[in-house]
Amino acid sequence: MQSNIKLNMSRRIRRTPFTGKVESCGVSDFTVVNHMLLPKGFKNTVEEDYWHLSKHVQIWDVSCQRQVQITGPDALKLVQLMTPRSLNNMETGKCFYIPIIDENAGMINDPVLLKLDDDMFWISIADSDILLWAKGLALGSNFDVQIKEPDVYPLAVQGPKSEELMCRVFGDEIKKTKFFNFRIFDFKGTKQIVARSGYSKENGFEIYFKGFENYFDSVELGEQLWETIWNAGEDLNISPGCPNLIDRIEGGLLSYGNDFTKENNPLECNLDKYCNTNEDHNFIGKKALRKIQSEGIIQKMRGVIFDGSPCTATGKPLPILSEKKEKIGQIASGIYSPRISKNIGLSMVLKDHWEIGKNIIVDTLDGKFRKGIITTLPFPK
Ligand code: THG
Repeated sequence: MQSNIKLNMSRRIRRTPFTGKVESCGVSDFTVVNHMLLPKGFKNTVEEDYWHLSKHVQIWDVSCQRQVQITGPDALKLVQLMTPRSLNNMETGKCFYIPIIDENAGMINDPVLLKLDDDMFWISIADSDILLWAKGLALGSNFDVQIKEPDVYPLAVQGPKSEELMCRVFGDEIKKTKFFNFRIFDFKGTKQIVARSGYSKENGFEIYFKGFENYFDSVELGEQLWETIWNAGEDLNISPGCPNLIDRIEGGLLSYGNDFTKENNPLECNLDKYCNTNEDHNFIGKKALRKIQSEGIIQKMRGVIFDGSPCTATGKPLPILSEKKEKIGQIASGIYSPRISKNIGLSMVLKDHWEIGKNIIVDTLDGKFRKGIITTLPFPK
């Protein structure tokens, strides 16, 4: 049952410089991430948006991807302490996807890290309060750093026509920006960081829109940026959008708090390649992570394809059972894929059952048990 109960807005649920634009585009729902509004849908269905994203270009208000800015002589030391991924060879202008783990090797975030300078980083966070963790670590370690949330509001431009659109707005230099790199571009006399990245499997960019301390000034320039992109994209069939659940599941892009939590380690989340425990850098959770690496993991994130009438986006996790009806996992993110013509989902699956091609059963919580199969991430093309 979908309820019609409204969420009461308050200052703790922060608006972004683009919220007004998103509302005038006919947003239908929001969620809250990092205490900030994230649009969840517009007039079209998730399926219509999925096809549109795969053919055209969309503009997404992902301001809730908040930045934790770390500056000062010990900035690199602090960031390295937070992640098993080695930052030794990270150059200025690069973006790194990094697991952040606690002392038990439990995942506490999976942000994108940007190196702005040798002594300046942005951690572009998923939904948990990394600013407090970083401040605690800095105080406890007596590091010489400043930590703050800057007035930065990421705006994503995603889809196959995003490069053409971004060139129209920022010039052909955009083409020189490689995947997971950023460069600085001018917008009305302000300097803006633009990266080739984004929470979709399509080509895309993220503008780390730099606003002002004063929210109303941020809205003024933010709306100009939105309008400039919108007007330049009209003949490219631009539409407002948001991270698309079908695209995200098929691409195997995980969502912190939904698909995994601090009860999970990075190896369970398929982040093995970012766990460099054999290098000499020190980080929190190194001992625990090494122990898990030597003992092996008991579950792993997998794709699941399952039968039955098309599922709408999962509200509650759907239990996964073995053929003997033992619980072996649960789908936190699931929905019907019009491309695969079946329901799809993401789930941690216990070791004896995680083999690709294994038959499983999904309890869709409507009194029915559907046949399913374990598959790879990303999903097969
Ligand atoms: N963009 C920015 N910040 C973010 C997200 C984002 N913060 C929160 C959340 N998303 C973090 N999660 C992810 C997950 C996957 C990716 C990005 C952010 C991603 N991964 C690449 C892939 O799977 O192809 C690999 C990246 C790499 O090779 O290092 O894009 O979306 N600013």
